[in-house]
Amino acid sequence: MNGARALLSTLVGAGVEVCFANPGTSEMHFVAALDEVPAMRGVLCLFEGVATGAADGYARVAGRPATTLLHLGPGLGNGLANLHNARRARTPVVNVVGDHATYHTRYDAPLESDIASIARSVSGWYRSAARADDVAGDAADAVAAAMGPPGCVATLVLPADSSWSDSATGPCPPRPVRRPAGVPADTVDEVAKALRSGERSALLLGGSALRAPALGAASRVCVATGASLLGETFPANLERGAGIPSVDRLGYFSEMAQAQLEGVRHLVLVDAKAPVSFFAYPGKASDLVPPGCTVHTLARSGDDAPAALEALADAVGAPADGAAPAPASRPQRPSGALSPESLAAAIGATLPEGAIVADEGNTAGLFVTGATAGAPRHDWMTLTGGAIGLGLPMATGAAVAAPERPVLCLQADGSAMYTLQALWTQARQGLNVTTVVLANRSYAILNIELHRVGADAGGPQARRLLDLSDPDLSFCDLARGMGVPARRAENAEELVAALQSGFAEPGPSLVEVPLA
Ligand SMILES: Cc1ncc(C[n+]2csc(CCOP(=O)(O)OP(=O)(O)O)c2C)c(N)n1
Ligand SMILES: [Mg+2]
Repeated sequence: MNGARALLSTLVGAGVEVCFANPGTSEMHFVAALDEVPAMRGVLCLFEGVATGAADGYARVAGRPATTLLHLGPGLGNGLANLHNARRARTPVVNVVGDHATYHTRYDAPLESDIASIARSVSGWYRSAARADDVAGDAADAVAAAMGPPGCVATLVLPADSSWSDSATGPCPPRPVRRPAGVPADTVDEVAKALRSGERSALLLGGSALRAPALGAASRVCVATGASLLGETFPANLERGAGIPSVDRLGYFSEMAQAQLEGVRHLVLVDAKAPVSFFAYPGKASDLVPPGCTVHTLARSGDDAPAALEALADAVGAPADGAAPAPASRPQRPSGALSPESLAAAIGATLPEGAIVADEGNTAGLFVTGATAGAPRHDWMTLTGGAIGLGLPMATGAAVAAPERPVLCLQADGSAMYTLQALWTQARQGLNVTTVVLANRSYAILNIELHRVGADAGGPQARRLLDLSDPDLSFCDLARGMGVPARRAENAEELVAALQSGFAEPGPSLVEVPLA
């Protein structure tokens, strides 16, 4: 068997069954082998940033990695921003990057580049499969590394001659799955003592602590001790809605986060980092831990955070049924003018049970989290690394992972334009994604940041660099041009109708929401 087939059959054996691909000449044997290993589903993406963002969205939902197929250094580089977001989300991703044949490298052909340097900034594991007979073992190692815990981006470079050589053996059986590390009883006791001190305390949850069982245990702790229940600003996949205890996510602006943390004397980190300001601002703090506050780490990333929270709940004497789930409640269906508020109400009124929300709504999406707090239970995925252009690809990957669930993509207009090609993949694959484009025709957040950083604001040149009109983008035309049915909502009633039909009908759809 050749290296490509050994690689694919090893990946499939380890549970990696989807490949988000944008191939080139050096990947032709991998492409050809897809028909010999039909359990691997190849999904063509028309830009590498779509492939990498889709792989991230897929694994956030499936809990196991997809693979990408990328073309040498430039293809990997094109996918880098969304690999950065995946790294921040601790998503398991297996990156397969095709390379020139090993003997061809020394000729310095045009596509030759330093793949290792490009990969390093995002990859927790990196290897070049320089020998065909090692490819299967390399692939098994890559999957195990990607799975962690914690998850990471594992980049396997596949030279063309390793791929086509018939000297490969395989498949290689999957490596044993590593379990999350248990948290020592001493750590639990120390945190329990701090929470019982009577001083103001807060739990800050992130990563694996944001799924329902962990949230239930954390809520028991908070109800029993009076501690606040906080969540990281940009979670990878937060479970929420009616019946699940809700967390108060730390605000993006440091003043908001500081207000939430004011007076806290004990901050307990549970698979979360100590809070810092997203950017530096002249004269403002970077470190958001309040003065006089002690930071306790209950669980680090890769630890068994849900079990640690259960143990903590027992240690503080919380009753087993002592959690405070969010009550069911939905806003009224809005009518009249479109605004961030009526948009939020429309989503809150229609979001179906089991929905997956890919949130890159940015400023205009601000009120949607509040309006959906009591909606039927759903998953909420965000822009973990701040590198925009994730929403549409992440929604695409999520819909591949869970074809039976409705996916809502809340997509701000400026960020949409980075990876709009994801719509074509949604159409080709018939994916159940309802995209709502928040068309404020602006890089609105940057207009805010311009003032916040103290830059002298307001000249016409500066304004034009943050403005998306002239010409106006027609997201309906763009979507239809890629095979996705689209309409423009002129008022809140039309938006509600578009959402209802988008959720009910199979396949993708898009609704453009003009916002002043
Ligand atoms: C990869 C990347 N490039 C550029 C930026 C800088 N940036 C942050 S927000 C933003 C504009 C966002 O505009 P939009 O998506 O329309 O959201 P809005 O601010 O209008 O709500 C830009 C360009 C970034 N965060 N990531
Ligand atoms: Mg915008």
